[in-house]
Amino acid sequence: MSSKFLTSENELGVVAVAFSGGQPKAGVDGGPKAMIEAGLLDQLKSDLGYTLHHDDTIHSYENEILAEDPTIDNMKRPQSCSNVNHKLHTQTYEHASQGRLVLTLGGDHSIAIGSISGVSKAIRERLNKPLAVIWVDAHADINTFTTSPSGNVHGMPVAFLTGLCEHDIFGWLKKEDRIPVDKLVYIGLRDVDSGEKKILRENKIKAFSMHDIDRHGIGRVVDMALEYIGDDIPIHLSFDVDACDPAHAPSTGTPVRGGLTLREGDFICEAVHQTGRLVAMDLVEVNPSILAQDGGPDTWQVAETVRTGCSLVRCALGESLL
Ligand code: Z70
Ligand code: MN
Ligand code: MN
Ligand code: MN
Repeated sequence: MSSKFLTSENELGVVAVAFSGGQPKAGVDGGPKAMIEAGLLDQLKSDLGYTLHHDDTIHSYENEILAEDPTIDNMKRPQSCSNVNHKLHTQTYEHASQGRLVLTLGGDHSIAIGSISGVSKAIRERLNKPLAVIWVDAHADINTFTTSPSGNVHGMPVAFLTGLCEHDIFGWLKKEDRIPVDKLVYIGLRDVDSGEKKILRENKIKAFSMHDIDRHGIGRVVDMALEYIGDDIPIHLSFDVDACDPAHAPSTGTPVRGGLTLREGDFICEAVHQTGRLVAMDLVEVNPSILAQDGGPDTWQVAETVRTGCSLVRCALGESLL
């Protein structure tokens, strides 16, 4: 089974979002270019047989980072993050409305506010169904602007997307385009702020941490995640490359030891592909400017991270099917 029922056959919309404003480290806007230059889109076309809908441009959103964008209610660069996400929302909406599978390459994880809400709107209009989200990450990214210890918007997208917090600055994000809290599942968590833990508990949000993966194995965890979502529900896979262990993805803003092996990451993507219900994927937080952590050789670390990102995308799009 592949994504043939909820999306048109092999039609892929690609959105490359060079944006770093949701967090403080320079260079994460270089993620899409690095993955595309490594051959990702050519592989999706030639090896996996997708028809790509992409303008062959990696749009830089760095110039959308306003010179004057003061912190509001503890959110850093709020207007820049909102503007970029609103544009992105329109783009993923247009692709998904046409029945295309949507691939969004980031960029920091704040861009999930736009990518997921755009897909959610299209899925509701086209199929009259809610959108499930599988959020694969070391972090929960569910801080509200009140609980966030950093003020970085890439730590808040899930709170806005679920409506656990609202703010006028994201006023374009309509209630009906949100995702239901009971169709959200996390995999890979290991660095969750105390305020976020409280939010997860109080809202009974389904989360599989690295501890759960150690206990049950990745196969069982993915089965449980998919069972929880239920049949017939379209899935948006939002994959932060820092879910993977720094051995495989060192060039990312916030590496956390004890993460997914390359195979565990690829397995999640393969299993989601096999459901035939994947309608969109984000691959975010590849930062080719982050070099030489732990004194390792620079170019190897960047290349390894890019290779991991490309592998995850190919697996989600069906590479491993025999
Ligand atoms: C922290 C915060 C985060 C990614 C760091 C970190 C969030 N919970 N996400 N790196 N990808 O600032 O809210
Ligand atoms: Mn583009
Ligand atoms: Mn993240
Ligand atoms: Mn993360």
